[in-house]
Amino acid sequence: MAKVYRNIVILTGAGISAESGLATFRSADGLWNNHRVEDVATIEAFERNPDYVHDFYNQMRPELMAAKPNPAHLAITKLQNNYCSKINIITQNIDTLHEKANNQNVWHIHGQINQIVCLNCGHVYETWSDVSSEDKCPQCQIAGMLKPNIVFFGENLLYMDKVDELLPKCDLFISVGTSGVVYPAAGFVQIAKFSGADTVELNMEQTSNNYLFDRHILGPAGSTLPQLVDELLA
Ligand code: BJW
Repeated sequence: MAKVYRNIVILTGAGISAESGLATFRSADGLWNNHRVEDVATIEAFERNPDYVHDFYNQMRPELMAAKPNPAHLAITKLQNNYCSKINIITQNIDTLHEKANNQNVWHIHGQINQIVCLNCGHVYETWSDVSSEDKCPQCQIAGMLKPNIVFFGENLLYMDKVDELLPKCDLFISVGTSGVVYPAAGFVQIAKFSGADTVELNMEQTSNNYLFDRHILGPAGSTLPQLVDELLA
């Protein structure tokens, strides 16, 4: 009989959305949507040229709005609907495919493409429309302070209080489609493992965090995650 887990944490990265047609960050050519990630996803780049960064995310928003969840996201829905345990999803992804698949308890630690934050008053609001450096905050009415609510290099992550609560008590940690090179998310497996969790990695290839996982399942998440879910539900 399969082991029964009480607190499952699933960490997801760009690889879970690859089969929905979305680009991962560290592809063979080193580019991400034809840009170096450092040119658009650092707080310095945003401060230097906010409209360049706004334009980049304005162009990306319609693609992410149209994207559809794939069998990997739907496998999580199946697990959450049928498994007798708390299941939390810590996602590094800014797309909303977990929500579209009706996944519950989703924590966007790197932010969301459809949210804007005002750097003046902290107000966060949702939109799928374009944003520019001239727009006013709907709350404080100050112009020029809006930023995509996306965590750039050098910025603190979101929901870290929740992460700090979840990792020490999780008994199964599943990592799906992340290269494990961006911190602090790359270190989450270590915290879970030291707290006694079983650790499983699903990826297309071996990662540098490989040694921290008890089990590796190589292949596309759209096939491997549904299989793992069926195993857990057996
Ligand atoms: C498939 C698949 C399929 C493909 N099926 N698999 C400790 C040590 C060293 C450095 C640091 C450290 N702590 C902090 C840092 C600095 C920095 C950092 O980590 N730098 C490293 C690069 C060295 N981290 C930060 O700055 C973070 N902030 C922070 O720590 O705050 C505190 C602090 C502040 C100031 C100083 C010091 C500390 C913030 C990190 C923000 C990350 N932001 C980005 C961009 C967001 C914008 C956007 O999304 O548009 O988030 S970077 C980018 O990488 C994005 C991703 O969420 C993130 C992770 O990428 P991910 O998801 O792993 O994607 P890939 O492409 O790398 O991998 C995809 C994987 O999928 C591959 O393995 C494929 O094989 C696989 N795959 N198809 C299964 N079908």
